[in-house]
Amino acid sequence: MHVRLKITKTEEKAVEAMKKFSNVIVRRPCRAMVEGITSGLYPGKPDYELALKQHDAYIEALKACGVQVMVLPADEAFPDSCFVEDPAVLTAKCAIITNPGAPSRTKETVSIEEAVRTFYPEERMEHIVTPGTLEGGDVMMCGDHFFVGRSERTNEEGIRQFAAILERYGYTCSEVKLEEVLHLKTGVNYLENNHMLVSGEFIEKEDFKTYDKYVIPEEEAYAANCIWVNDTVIVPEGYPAVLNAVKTMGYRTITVDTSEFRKLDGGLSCLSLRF
Ligand code: CIR
Repeated sequence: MHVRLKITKTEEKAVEAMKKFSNVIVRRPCRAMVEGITSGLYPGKPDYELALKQHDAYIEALKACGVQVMVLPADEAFPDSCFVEDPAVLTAKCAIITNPGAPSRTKETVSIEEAVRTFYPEERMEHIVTPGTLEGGDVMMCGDHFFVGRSERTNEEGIRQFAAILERYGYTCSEVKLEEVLHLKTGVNYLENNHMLVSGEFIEKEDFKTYDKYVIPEEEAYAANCIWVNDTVIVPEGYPAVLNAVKTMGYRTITVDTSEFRKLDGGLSCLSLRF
């Protein structure tokens, strides 16, 4: 005999609260990814076939976190277009189409906007416009507060516009000056419940002093870019200290190999929009 357990309204709410994200957008890597932008920090050309396999595993990991995944087709016109995090910032209240600071990536916004519009009504669609530039990799959401990295890709005017938009929706925002890394989330990531992974230039920053920080060992710096998805944390494969630290925080973990995206300075967060 099957006994169906009834859950109370309070329990239902708790489950919903844990399930903060319902949707994810990703884009398949294109063959032209081998010509994507790279700092050369992690040398080598990406192996396209392997990148596709890793992307498949990434999608499976996301699905295992209870989200619906919208998979956009590869776009050969834009080598870096699988890094969908950069052309948009999606919040619970509004969608902000950005204006990427890398000239070869600026027009990635056109097709991302099309996809995003299927989830948000017209009056909640916002835009960062020239001379402002901003890339989603520079945006870290911590509850209702957003940290924004001022970087080579995100400028002062972009941050000004972004802060003004957020304010209209009741969110707050503060700037973090970047000295070394590509994007803010290259080096620091929020894992909810006050947990934060910090590396390199972010370890001592006053901005993050109220968080429970795990300081990433230098040799595992790339793994500062983990993602929290509904109480599971996806960790890049091959970083045992970070994996262990995240487990100790109490999270379920899934590891995904991102070696081919790393060669283009891309990590787990860059490959999806979670909302
Ligand atoms: C770029 O340089 O734009 C890409 N090769 C990597 C983008 C990584 N995105 C991210 O950190 N959000």
